[in-house]
Amino acid sequence: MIDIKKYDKELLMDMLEKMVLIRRFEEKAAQSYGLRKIGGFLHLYIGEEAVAVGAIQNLNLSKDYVLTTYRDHGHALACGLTPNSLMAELYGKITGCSKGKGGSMHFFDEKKHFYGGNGIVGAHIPIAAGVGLKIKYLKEDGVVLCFFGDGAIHQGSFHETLNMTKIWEIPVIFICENNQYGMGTDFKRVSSIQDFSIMAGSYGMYGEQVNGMNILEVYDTVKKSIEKAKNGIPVLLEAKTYRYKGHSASDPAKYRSKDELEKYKSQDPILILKNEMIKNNLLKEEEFEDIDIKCKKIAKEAADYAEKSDEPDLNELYTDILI
Ligand SMILES: Cc1ncc(C[n+]2csc(CCOP(=O)(O)OP(=O)(O)O)c2C)c(N)n1
Repeated sequence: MIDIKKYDKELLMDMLEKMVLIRRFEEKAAQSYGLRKIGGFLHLYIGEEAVAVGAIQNLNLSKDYVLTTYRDHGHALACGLTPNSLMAELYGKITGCSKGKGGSMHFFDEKKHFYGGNGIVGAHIPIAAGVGLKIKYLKEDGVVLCFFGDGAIHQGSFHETLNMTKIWEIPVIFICENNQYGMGTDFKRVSSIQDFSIMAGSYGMYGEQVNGMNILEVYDTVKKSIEKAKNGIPVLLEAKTYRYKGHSASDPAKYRSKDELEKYKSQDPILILKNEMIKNNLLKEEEFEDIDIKCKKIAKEAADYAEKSDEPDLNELYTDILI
């Protein structure tokens, strides 16, 4: 167990609050989706919050970059995109971070160095290497965090990218968020190995498996990995985590047992950090309640903002098109 006393209280409070915000934001989004106020797909990150928050907490987003999959709400919030602009995007409104044209799977913010949100499994992995190559070519000081699911590990683009990243010493940290399931398939049924981090060895990269439910473990491992990546050794991390909800909000997740779900909920990333902080007199139960109330309020206000915002004008169909 990591000694929590070595961290600043401010850092711990910040990470705790970010995880609670993601949880409450997504619960509100799920509610709106149930009321059919949000269309399309909605892939919830509930249960996996420690991975995005713990990893991104290490970044300086004026020079570092983040890319991720369609399960992108947590990463976007951790990068500082506003709950209002994200909820509006879910509602398909013009005030959304992608002008309401991207939806849940395509959050984006150039200024915050959050380059998506990508709906195609594995497609953003080479893009992350491209961003890393830009950093290297321009002799910048940044690093790229590239998040993806266990399903993307089996894509050719993943293997080609790792190979090239090592050859060209591109500063990327690949983070596989192994939430145990692809769309409805246990990853063990489709994966030749169960510890993905060892794949790093095939490409001469550094690899490590980390408990994705423990934010301090994620934080420390990514911090160490950033140093390696900046020194020309790209990194592949596998964060063992679990999604509490179905693949998307409309999936009842009948392919797994209730016992399994309960087992993982007992290792909830928010509870782990909260309990450890309380045990070490770094947090009081009432302080946690205050954080929770604040985050619920922010999520509700974001939904109100999204509801009041306008739909994109029809002319928007012809803008932001790259030919
Ligand atoms: C190239 C491609 N094939 C199939 C799909 C359909 N699809 C969307 S998500 C998904 C499962 C991916 O699972 P995983 O990478 O483990 O991520 P998770 O959803 O569990 O976070 C599939 C097959 C897709 N979007 N893109």
